[in-house]
Amino acid sequence: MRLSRYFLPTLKENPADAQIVSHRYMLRAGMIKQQSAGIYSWLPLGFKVLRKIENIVHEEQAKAGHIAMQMPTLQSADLWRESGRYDGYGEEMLRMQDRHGRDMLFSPTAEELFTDVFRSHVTSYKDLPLTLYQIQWKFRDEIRPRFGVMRGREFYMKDGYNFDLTKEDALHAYNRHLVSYLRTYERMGLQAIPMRADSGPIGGDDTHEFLVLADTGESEVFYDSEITDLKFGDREIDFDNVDQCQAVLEEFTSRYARTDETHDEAVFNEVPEERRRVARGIEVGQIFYFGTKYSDAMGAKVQGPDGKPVAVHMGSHGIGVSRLLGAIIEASHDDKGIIWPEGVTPFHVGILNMKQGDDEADAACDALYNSFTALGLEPLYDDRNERAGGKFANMDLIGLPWRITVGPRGLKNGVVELTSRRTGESEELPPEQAVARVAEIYKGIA
Ligand code: 5CA
Repeated sequence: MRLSRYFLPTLKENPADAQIVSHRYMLRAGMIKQQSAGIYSWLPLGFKVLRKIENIVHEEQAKAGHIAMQMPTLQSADLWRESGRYDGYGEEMLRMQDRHGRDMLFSPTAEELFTDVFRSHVTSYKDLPLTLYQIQWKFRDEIRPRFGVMRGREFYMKDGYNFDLTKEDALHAYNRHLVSYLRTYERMGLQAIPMRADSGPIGGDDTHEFLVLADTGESEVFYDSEITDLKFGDREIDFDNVDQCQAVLEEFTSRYARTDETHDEAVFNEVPEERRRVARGIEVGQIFYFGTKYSDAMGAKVQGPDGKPVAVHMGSHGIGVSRLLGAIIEASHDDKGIIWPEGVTPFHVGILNMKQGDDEADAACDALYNSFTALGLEPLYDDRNERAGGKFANMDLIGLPWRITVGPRGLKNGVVELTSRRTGESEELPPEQAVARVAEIYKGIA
């Protein structure tokens, strides 16, 4: 993409109403625009990152054997009356009526819809296990929407639902989600720690939240510092292997790590004092096992091996897709702007022309641009007639992890400059080598 043809409405000044750094940078980098409290337009740059995050979620869900589909955002209240949640859900639910006076609502979550699809089409235990999921907009009329996309009213969520014959099978689905989520977050450059949590209006006893540690997080968390040494890395997992998934769950959840809702001071005090940490975290996902709560209420039964109907065991599993943009920026930025991890960056590399209009510099930039495009990488070429200082500040703000600076002086010696946004370190290289270096960095990522 050539910046002169893109739509990147950046702001020079810090927006007054943005209290945390991710909100400020998302507004300044032209990623989002607020339309009303907690409701945002996704401008091209923000939309691009949202799509990248979404793609990672889809890829990792597919590896775990989960099946994507799409539910409507507007639902009939009747389903929620069946589950018994219509009255209990309270003011967070946006309710409305259609022209016939029928009660409708904007989905805040979708246990009822998925249970309804399941009961309509699945009749035998032979069709289990089954995990269906969607990535879809949700609406919760939060009393205090704030921090930009972190606590929105309209937000984008991956929500998945497992249907299993037995409790053991459903707990395997729970473990499988935990493993798959660890991989998902690591691909986005995040460490998200599973912590024992409270299930709230979703229900059930078994639940873990995934938290990214950050001072601006809304949750208070308590954990054993050993947990931050754990990395999932690139280990091979067979998601059908019950023991393997169970072993990963045990590895990642056996140390003390809880949100304030489930915190137990006495148990925490058994952790050696030098390892006890009290911090803040951003909840980027949550997994639940709630047994037959919805299948009992809504009659989601299958014929079991003995021919008798049995209610299926279920759980639901969410990832805060739009919130993740905020979490990634909170975890990765400096005073000049965002620093995107390679896995989610909106463009792979920035090309900065120091002297637009200079034949040699323009030709060198065009050649770099074409080389990257031919390799399947997306460059963002700042080809505007702007002063170099403004171009540098802009590139730093939008946070592409790699930048190539092209100027007449370097070109005389046959080199361009390759700079890491994270470390600030630069290296002078012939253009072909710079391209090869960037291509190598993205091998297996882009
Ligand atoms: N049905 C279950 C699992 S699919 C569910 O709704 N879980 S949840 O309530 O925990 O939401 C899943 C994730 O959505 C949360 O972990 C959080 O990352 C994100 N989320 C929840 N509320 C908001 C909000 N107001 N703004 C942005 N993200 C949110």
